[in-house]
Amino acid sequence: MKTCRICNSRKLRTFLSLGDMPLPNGFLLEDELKKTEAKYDLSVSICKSCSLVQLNTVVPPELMFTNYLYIPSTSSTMLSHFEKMADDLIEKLRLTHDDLVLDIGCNDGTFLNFFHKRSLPALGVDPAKNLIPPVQKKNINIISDFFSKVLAETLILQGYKPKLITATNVLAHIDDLHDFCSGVHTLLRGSGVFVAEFPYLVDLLEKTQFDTIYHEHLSYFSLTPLVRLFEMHDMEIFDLSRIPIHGGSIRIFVGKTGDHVVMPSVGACLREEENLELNVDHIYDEFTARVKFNAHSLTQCLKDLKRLGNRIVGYGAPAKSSVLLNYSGISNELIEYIVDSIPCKQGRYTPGTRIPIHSEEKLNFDNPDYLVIFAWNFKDEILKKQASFCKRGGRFIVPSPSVMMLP
Ligand code: DWN
Repeated sequence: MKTCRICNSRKLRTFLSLGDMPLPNGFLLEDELKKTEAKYDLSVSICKSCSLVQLNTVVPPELMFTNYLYIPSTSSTMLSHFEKMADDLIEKLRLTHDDLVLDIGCNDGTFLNFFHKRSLPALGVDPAKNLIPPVQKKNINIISDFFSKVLAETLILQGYKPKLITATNVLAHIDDLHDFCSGVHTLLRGSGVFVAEFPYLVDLLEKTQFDTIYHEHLSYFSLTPLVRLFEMHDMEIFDLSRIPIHGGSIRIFVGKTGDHVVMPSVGACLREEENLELNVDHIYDEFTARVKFNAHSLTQCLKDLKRLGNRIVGYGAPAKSSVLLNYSGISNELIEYIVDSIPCKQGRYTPGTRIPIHSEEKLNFDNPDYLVIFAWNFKDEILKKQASFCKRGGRFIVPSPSVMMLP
């Protein structure tokens, strides 16, 4: 990327390079271990004109999203989050059984299903071919494609007029944000609303969540550049809320300019970002210094434990663990294996570091000394689920926001 994907400025300042990395969800099958993995530059810049934080290298989306191993539905935290979000949106937007809900990046239909079960018409859009069956099994219609302005125009011609368009953990994955917003504007006939939810830059910086920086996430949003983006497409953010999911996210409500009263939450968030000076270089240089310190601390901690004869296992193989392991140089010499609840990750190996992944049930027959919780955003759920591990004398290591041991 030589120019900013929102304002097209060439004033991009790189503040962090995590090196050449394999794709974050590029979990390997046994017979792929012999192959050389493709690696891509993973470095991040801030646009000095509009403050958008963005990756310098864009990996073609077809390589990442047409066969997608990640599903949210194995986490009870995610299921509760999506159910409450659906109920909150139905109430806030006074949705009725005639109002179509369109979910962009619907994954396995988990979120849409909560509308479907409440008898609202639901339509999903997702490019992952392997996710078509789980959506159809929920009797939800899916358009197996990337969302675009062309697709939006086709949907309008076919008579679809969604009252609510959602995109949870999608906007950060979009390279052509202008085509995406143009498509949303096309679909927002009447007083429809677009609700997007994604990790928030302020949380990423404050909690040093550098492992969430990976090739699927092309942008790391604060509100300031987003206000400008939607204004460029005759839309406005009229409400928002900060939420704890995924380590700290922000949920924005977008409508056609003038269709909705702009709530005080928007101005308050913009003022807070101004006070935080999110466009000042030292904020990012200090973040980079913390990244290096935290990564080194984790590696040193694991090496010390290993030297003392301890057995260390990983808990959760999220996309972010691919960055943490590869950047920190943590291989299968330190981490014996990782357990993960997503069936299609089990039996595979982590990208770059090639640590074997097993189902969580393996822990019923094995008793390592330490579990490193790579899915730290679900720490509470995991600690509760594995309380027996503690009773057996085991300890947890949580790598974010900084290395800590529990209990
Ligand atoms: O933006 C994205 C986020 C929302 O989801 C996508 N680009 C990719 C994906 O990122 P991630 O893989 O880092 O997401 P999670 O939801 O933090 O991944 C959690 C991982 O931990 C999953 O592989 C499932 C696993 N897990 C587990 O093994 N046992 C999770 C829980 C709660 C558990 O109890």
